[in-house]
Amino acid sequence: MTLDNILSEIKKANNIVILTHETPDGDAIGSSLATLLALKSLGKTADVIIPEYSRLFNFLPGAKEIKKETAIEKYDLAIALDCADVKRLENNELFENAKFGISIDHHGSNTMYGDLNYVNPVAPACCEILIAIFQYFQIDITKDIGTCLLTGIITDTGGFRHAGITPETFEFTAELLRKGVDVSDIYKRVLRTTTKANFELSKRVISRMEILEEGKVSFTYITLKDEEEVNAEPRRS
Ligand SMILES: [Mn+2]
Repeated sequence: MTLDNILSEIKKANNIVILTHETPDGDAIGSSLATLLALKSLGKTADVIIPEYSRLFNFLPGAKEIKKETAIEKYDLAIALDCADVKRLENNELFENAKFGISIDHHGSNTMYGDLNYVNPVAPACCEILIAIFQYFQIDITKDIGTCLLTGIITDTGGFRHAGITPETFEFTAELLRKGVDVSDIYKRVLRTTTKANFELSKRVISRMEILEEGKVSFTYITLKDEEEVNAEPRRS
């Protein structure tokens, strides 16, 4: 089965690179770091290449190991996480050049660009797919790995609000609480914290809002110039 093949590719590889989509969000970064930590527990190491991301995610275990670039041109194995299309993959030449490429994702639009693809469009976050994979590989989901995984789940579900949440999402969250993962701290950091630049942008958005048709329609706008003026970080998609 695909997961057995993925594990044998991981075991075979002498060097591994972990990649994710551009303008990475909590699921992208959480998936990448959870995979890094999981690979370490298998006695492997990997390079996580993310050129730019919001500093909101610096609290994540393993974040200090994120690299902006790499000198290696051809990895034995590239793992792409949370990315539906190779064109949206940051540093996608590393994926194309790698001897073997694996895509693990939860977007129904995934183009199956890997040599192996493990895509589950029903999962609310890539991190939720990783839980099943790590369990299959008999990797101990530590507090650190759990913190990364839960960050992805919380951000992609808008804090357990969006459709697609499964009973397993809550069962897994309960299990992580027992392991000491600070769910409320993650929630606060990734959903209730904003940067000064984003706060400035929100002020502009609200001040320009117009309400028409007796409250049935409202609109507002923001420009690239606004983003530059407030020195905004890369957008979180
Ligand atoms: Mn995602």
